[in-house]
Amino acid sequence: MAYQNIFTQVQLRGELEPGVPLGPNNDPRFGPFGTSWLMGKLGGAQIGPVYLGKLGLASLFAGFIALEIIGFNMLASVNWDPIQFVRQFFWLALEPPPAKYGFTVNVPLEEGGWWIAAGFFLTASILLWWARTYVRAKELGMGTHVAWAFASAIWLYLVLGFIRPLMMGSWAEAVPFGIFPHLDWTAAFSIRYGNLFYNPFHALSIAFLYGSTLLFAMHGATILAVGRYGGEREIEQITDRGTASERAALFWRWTMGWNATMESIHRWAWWFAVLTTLTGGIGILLTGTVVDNWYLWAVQHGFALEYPATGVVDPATLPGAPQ
Ligand code: 07D
Ligand code: 07D
Repeated sequence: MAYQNIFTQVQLRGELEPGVPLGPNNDPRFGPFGTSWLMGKLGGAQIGPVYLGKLGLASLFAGFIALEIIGFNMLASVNWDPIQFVRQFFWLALEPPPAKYGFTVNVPLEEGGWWIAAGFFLTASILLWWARTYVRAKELGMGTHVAWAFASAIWLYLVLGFIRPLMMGSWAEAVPFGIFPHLDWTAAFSIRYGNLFYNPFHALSIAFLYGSTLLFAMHGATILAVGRYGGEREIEQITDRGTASERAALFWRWTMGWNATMESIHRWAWWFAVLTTLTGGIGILLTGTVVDNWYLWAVQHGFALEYPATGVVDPATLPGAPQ
């Protein structure tokens, strides 16, 4: 068989493959719809079947409601002018309620009530999608690794928009909806709490994020490099001598003295990705609840040096400053 890759791959066209059957009352499956030459260049050529199901349908419905609430509020903020909506889209926002409302749900719609509603439906949508990844994996007899990795991202999302605002007693702590507004929130959050760089959990999160890209690059490159020996095929490669797998392992032993295994590299990848948002969520949850100024905290714990005296006094150190 000739060596094939993304550029030379032969795309077979035969009968469409609907996949393994499920129980008689448990199979709201659409498609398969056909094949796509372009998609075949990037991955599998067959489109579908898509399993919709109750969870999928409910998730899409809730997500649609959230998007509508956000979109119409943004449209209202530019006086229902569709041109301005498009021109200013990146800067438009739906803000959470101001601090005077605390963490209550009795908020007028136009003062943040819509934000709470949108957040509710977005969260419902995300949690329903999570349940879908769990149930679909079970149905296929798989492990639930995807669902638990997704749960780690959801943890950070919930900390940012719900758990931390709850602990701080105010919706105003939460993130606004909007492209640049959510970046402004991120920058302001860092400044408000004394520079997030001095939060060790932010540092951990960054190390795992950077580590994820490094591992992804190493793993992707290694498998591509032994593609000519069938390295991306899974059955015959693991134990045979002289195989793609053995060469890949030897390459890393030669260059750095040690190699991951075909199995362990995927555990490395999973943990790095999962720990990015897991440590991140811990770092955000501690901010403003346990630690009010990460720079001062870091100086106190020998994690950062004090700036040389400039005569400028940090207002946070003055008596009467909020702690
Ligand atoms: C490539 C998979 C596809 C997913 C995409 C995202 C939406 C939102 C909705 C206008 C890697 C789809 C986006 C559906 C549109 C409305 C109402 C995933 C891929 C393409 N951010 N963030 C982005 C979210 C937070 C930060 C981009 C979401 C925190 C910085 C996109 C959340 C903080 C930068 C986006 C969230 C933060 C971004 C690209 C939720 C701290 C950028 C995302 C639910 C973690 C980058 C203009 C991407 C950018 C960017 C979405 C949370 C910081 C709009 C959904 C509050 C510094 N964020 N973000 O590719 O270009 O992800 O911003 O928590 O520089 Mg963000
Ligand atoms: C947001 C998880 C939730 C997402 C979910 C997805 C949909 C869309 C649509 C499919 C991303 C839902 C999806 C609804 C579906 C379609 C189409 C994951 C999310 C559930 N930082 N920083 C991080 C760096 C600074 C700040 C993490 C670097 C400054 C804040 C990461 C730098 C200030 C927060 C990271 C830097 C600041 C973070 C995010 C450099 C701003 C967070 C990890 C080099 C001036 C977040 C502990 C992630 C966090 C976070 C990197 C600088 C602020 C490692 C590299 C000092 C407030 N920062 N940062 O995966 O966890 O997010 O902090 O300067 O909240 Mg930071």
